[in-house]
Amino acid sequence: MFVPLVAQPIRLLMEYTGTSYEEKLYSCGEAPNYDKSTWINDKAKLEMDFPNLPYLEDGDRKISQSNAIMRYIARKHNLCGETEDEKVRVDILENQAMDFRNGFVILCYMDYDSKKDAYIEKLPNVLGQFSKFLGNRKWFAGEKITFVDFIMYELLDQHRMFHPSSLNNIKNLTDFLERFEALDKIKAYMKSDRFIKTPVNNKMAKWGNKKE
Ligand SMILES: N[C@@H](CCC(=O)N[C@@H](CS)C(=O)NCC(=O)O)C(=O)O
Repeated sequence: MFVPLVAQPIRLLMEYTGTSYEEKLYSCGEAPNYDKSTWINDKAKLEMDFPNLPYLEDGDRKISQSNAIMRYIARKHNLCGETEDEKVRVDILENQAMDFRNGFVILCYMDYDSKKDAYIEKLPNVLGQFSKFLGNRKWFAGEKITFVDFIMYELLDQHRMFHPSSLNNIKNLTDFLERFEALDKIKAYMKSDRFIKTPVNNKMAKWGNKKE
């Protein structure tokens, strides 16, 4: 349940900022019931306002909602944008990326067989909008990396795995992926045994549910 698609940007941001963390992974049972009791038992006991996965415990502080967790870590390291323009770009992309993520999640978990072709058909336009937004900037907000780059890396990487040709002709996005993977801390993390590339989704998903 605590799967890369939504938790991966948090892991990447923690690694990049040198934040030490201990990861608690919940796994659900096999088909057809996909028993979630390990999480459900904890969920009630966590005493969180909105218990969900992922969540972050930092001392007495408990935070759910992946973007709240991202912002919490990013604020400590000044990775939320500095100028007003950068901050606005971060806010736009944080939300646009969530829309993109939710559409992909619905496809992977619910509508895969009936909607896959239509989703792929629309991808050039969707990715084209992100490409245009990035333009010739180094990172999505501007010259300095921000937390939304970690989110976009993950989403673009998922789409590269889902439909490899989708990014072929979008040079600024493929350059962005390469630039991100070349960051020292990220490179080291990706080589380490802590790195979880797959499965992307939980066991009940129609795509990305297998360890490759
Ligand atoms: N908007 C939430 C979505 C979280 C979410 O959908 N979590 C899924 C796993 S990716 C889950 O299984 N949550 C546990 C639950 O609903 O009890 C976020 O960004 O953190």
